Amino acid sequence: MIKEEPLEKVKAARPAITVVGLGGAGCNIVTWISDKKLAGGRIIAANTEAAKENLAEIKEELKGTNLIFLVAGLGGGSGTGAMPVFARAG
Ligand SMILES: Nc1nc2c(ncn2[C@@H]2O[C@H](COP(=O)(O)OP(=O)(O)OP(=O)(O)O)[C@@H](O)[C@H]2O)c(=O)[nH]1
Ligand SMILES: [Mg+2]
Repeated sequence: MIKEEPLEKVKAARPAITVVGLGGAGCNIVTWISDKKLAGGRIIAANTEAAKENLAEIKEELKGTNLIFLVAGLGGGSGTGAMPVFARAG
């Protein structure tokens, strides 16, 4: 059985959502989301193959987020390469 205190924390918790667009398609799609002015989450666009080199910066950006959506076209380029790096960083 779950202890009362953690259960209360779960009830009070709010989702902190970040949507990350990676690569050409991912960045286009999160730009489209941003243009629609949807509220309630953060949006990050990253078009780079240097995700591993910038891991510390990525972790810093994702601090405080507890639900991450990664968006990429998976064409085998930078979005494809960066996606697992972001998944591990979050
Ligand atoms: N819906 C949508 N699909 C797209 C868009 N741009 C590309 N795609 C599709 O996404 C797939 C490839 O996405 P890419 O962004 O090239 O993926 P990637 O190769 O990992 O990343 P890059 O290095 O940026 O090329 C293909 O099937 C494209 O047709 C877009 O703006 N919108
Ligand atoms: Mg591509």
